[in-house]
Amino acid sequence: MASETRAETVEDPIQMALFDARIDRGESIEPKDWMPAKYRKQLTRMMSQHAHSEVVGMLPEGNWISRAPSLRRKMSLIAKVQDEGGHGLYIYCGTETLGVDRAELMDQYLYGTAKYSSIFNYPTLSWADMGVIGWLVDGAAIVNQTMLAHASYGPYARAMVRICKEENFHKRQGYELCATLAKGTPAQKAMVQESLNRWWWPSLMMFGPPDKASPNSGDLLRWKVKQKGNDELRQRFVNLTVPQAEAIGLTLPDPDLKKNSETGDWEIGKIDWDEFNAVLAGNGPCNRERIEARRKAHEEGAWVRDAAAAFAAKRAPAAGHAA
Ligand code: FAQ
Repeated sequence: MASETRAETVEDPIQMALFDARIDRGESIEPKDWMPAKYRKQLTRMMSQHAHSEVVGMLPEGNWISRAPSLRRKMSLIAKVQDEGGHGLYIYCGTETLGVDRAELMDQYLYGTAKYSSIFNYPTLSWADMGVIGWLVDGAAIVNQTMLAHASYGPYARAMVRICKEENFHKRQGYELCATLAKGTPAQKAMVQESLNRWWWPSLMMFGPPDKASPNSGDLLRWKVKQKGNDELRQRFVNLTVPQAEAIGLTLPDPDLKKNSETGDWEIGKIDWDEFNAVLAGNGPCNRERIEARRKAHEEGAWVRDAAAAFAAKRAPAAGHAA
């Protein structure tokens, strides 16, 4: 990977000091600005993994489009899944401003070791999952991405502003779906409670490992890509979600959940980090299925990329002539 070669670079100390000063002043770093190779590499890693997550994230919900129980629900779900694909495209474009080729990113994702969010390796087993994903998964994404909308790298921060607006719609439709099921028949209430039980802990894992086990947080916080650590954002999400569950009469599946009267935080039980590590190592319930589906889509879409490239090549001389 080209950016890995660049990472070997020993930085000019003057350039480095000027860059750090810009970060300290809260300035936005733009694509043509000087930046340390390690900053570029960290951003490429994080942004491309984020883009892969948005795209693979279309699969669990896409699975239910043909089974939505009403036209209104089907329309919302189609729009949501389509939005997630769009988010992937914005973020891939943002990543390309760092000088990396999208085909290279795809290669690392589909045939290499690039990661994508652990949450999308879990199956969608009931219709209630469409509500719970919107509520919890998009809810967690909003907490994380509202912070990233202030990231020091301009193209990433700007992409997050629009994405967060759309994720807000996703979260609301998901929560409304859960509220409807929770006040429905006993079978509907049981279905949404069962779904919440399955998704709660994986949603907490979306924020990444604890700060003390997060090798990338040091660089990312220093360079103000991340403004907050993994644990603080996870706690913020828990504090927001506990009252939301109570409001619709659902119970979070954590017998140790309790409010700390001094800090006001809702303290949670132990997260199963062995499960998280197993998912990251490719052994979650759906890792193989998800990557196979993405490879198939990519390979079957080769003709579209070829046609678009041929069309662009055909237009290029004509455009040059006109100019
Ligand atoms: N899953 O040192 P850290 C969405 C990896 S979008 C998989 O703490 P960092 C919208 C991490 O990459 C969801 N891998 O890493 C939607 C690193 O591995 P590496 C995606 C994870 O970067 C909704 C290693 O562990 N959002 O949901 C995870 O400082 C519904 C060590 O971790 C983003 O990507 C994980 N959960 O912090 C779509 C947001 N956590 O690369 C469809 C942008 C950690 O060194 C439907 N990303 N790892 O080999 C971030 O904010 C950060 O990258 C974190 C991780 C917080 C995810």
